[in-house]
Amino acid sequence: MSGSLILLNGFPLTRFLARGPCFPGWACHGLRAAPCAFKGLHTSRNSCRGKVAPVFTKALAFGEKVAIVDQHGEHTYKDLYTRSLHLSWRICTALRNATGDLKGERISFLCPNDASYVIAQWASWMSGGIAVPLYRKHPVSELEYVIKDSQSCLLVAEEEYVERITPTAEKLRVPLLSLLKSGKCSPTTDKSFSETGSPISEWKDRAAMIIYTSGTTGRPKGVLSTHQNVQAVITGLVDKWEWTKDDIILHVLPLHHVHGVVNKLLCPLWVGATCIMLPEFSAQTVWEMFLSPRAPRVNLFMAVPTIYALLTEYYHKNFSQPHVQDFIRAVCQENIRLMVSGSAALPMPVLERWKSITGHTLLERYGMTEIGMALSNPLHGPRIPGSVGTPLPGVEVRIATESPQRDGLSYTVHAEGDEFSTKVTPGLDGKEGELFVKGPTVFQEYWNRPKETEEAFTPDGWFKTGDTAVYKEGTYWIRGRTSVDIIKSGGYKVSALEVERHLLAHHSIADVAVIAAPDVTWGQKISAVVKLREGQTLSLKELKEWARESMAPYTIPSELLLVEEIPRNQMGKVDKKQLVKQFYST
Ligand code: MLC
Ligand code: AMP
Repeated sequence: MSGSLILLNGFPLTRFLARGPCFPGWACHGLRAAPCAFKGLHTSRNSCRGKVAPVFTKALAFGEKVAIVDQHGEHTYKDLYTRSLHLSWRICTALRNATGDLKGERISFLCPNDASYVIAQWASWMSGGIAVPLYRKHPVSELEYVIKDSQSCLLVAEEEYVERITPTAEKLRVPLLSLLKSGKCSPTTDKSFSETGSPISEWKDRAAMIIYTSGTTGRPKGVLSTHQNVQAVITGLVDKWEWTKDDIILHVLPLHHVHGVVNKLLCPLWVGATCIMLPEFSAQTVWEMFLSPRAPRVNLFMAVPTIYALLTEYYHKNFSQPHVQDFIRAVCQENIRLMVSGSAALPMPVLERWKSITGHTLLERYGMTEIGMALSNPLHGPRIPGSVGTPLPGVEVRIATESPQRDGLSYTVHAEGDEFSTKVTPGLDGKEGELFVKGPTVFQEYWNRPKETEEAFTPDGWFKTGDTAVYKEGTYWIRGRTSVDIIKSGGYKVSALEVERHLLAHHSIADVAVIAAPDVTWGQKISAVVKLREGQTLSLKELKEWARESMAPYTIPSELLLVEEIPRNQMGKVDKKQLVKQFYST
């Protein structure tokens, strides 16, 4: 059993709600917040009709209940609230902001997967800032890009990362605040801190966070979501998947994407549940956590399909005895109430193997950084393998195709639906098209990119996802990306063009085309078809080592195919579908 697991054990499940103190001057969010903004959703088209308030405003009401368990120990809701409040005071002090409201200034933060992340996020919100999470596995150049592009006015780094990020902070002239490891306490009795007031009472139209995502053009774009957007996603999932304060979720995902941030962290914190955060995914530790007889007993799990494939691989290598397999199935059946898969298509073999190992039919759902979560199979009732279910509360979807007209574009709608029903255009039953989404979960804008924002929507306000979908047999199915230049690998969205841009900087590479190699574990693997400069050689190992300096690990090609020439048409374009067929058709 791993060291981190020992630290995680022995957590008293029976801790109870207690009301914490109110700091003079500060709005006492936990006590003032609407008791349940998601009530009444079942009959509402708009899942955000209740008062909009960030998750931290509920924390004091959950008081002494354990919110986070991480490698440093347990953290109650009250702890997190108090420490976030202190950090928000430090933020405002560092920025010489006497009002306590940064009015949407961006705060970038670099934290491990533990309570420090929550503190940095909540503190950004408490001080009226926009949270911009950075990812610790990104190379410095990528971190610098995000800090610069988001025009962050302040950087918060957990002490482990301070040394690494200091040169960037100095270069960009952005003040840097160091955050203690999540196990260490920060002072909470400072007079000026406790007397600083938070003037923020209206959250609905305030921006909450910027998450970076890759597209088919240019560098990664910052997706700006408001507090209303975030809350609409949370309340939709809480409602449909029946989250309660008794839930205990095991968190293993990165925290710079919505799956890890919203579905696995903010949902439990919204309802007063407990989130056990592993520093990173490890198949061994996940199995130990599932099977450990001691509390806390995980009853919810969510992951990308790759993680289920890796857990399955580990199971087959390590649990071959029939009585162990019976035990695993029985424990998973008894303890776990829901297992969800999303962020990429769930391959049928992964679904089937997981069902035979654990007895659980994975609930597949569909989402995207720009729209939060949109479609979900039901918690109760049949989950249709290969489908992504129907719209979540408040979400409206359309399947449509563009029809060029003399005076511009128009769209032929094949199907249109919401949580309650879907209407199909007669004659277009089962016809594929692009999936469009509308509703309160849809983001506000790409940060500082008005043109890209405008182009991402139809004239009548539908967000164009770039995913091909079809509605049939009463449910929605995702057929893949419209563009070959968007690759989903391990649940990460990767722009082939961005990878090509990086690889072209390699002195041995004359030309490159990045394609997606189908793979049952990774969904797609990133494959680089490369023409070398004359007299040069290059191995995959050398390429990977070189790339580590400047590329996020999950964007580095895992296959290298050397060719004499990359076939291009007269326009200079590569037929990537053809290349995939040439190299990967079975
Ligand atoms: C890693 N490896 C890969 C790879 N990533 N091989 C092929 N393709 C990839 N993409 C290899 C490494 O080279 C290494 O091999 C081995 O796997 C372990 O590498 P690692 O870096 O330690 O990987 P690991 O940490 O285990 O990462 C795997 C993972 C990770 C699945 C945990 O990819 C992950 O966290 N994915 C989740 C992404 C996510 O959260 N997406 C949500 C986006 S939001 P070797 O040979 O060197 O050992 C979104 C919206 C929505 O999509 O709907 O949710
Ligand atoms: P991201 O931009 O990283 O948020 O990734 C969003 C993309 O992931 C979507 O546009 C889809 O292409 C893909 N995706 C998410 N969930 C699913 C799913 N269940 N099935 C297929 N694709 C999915």
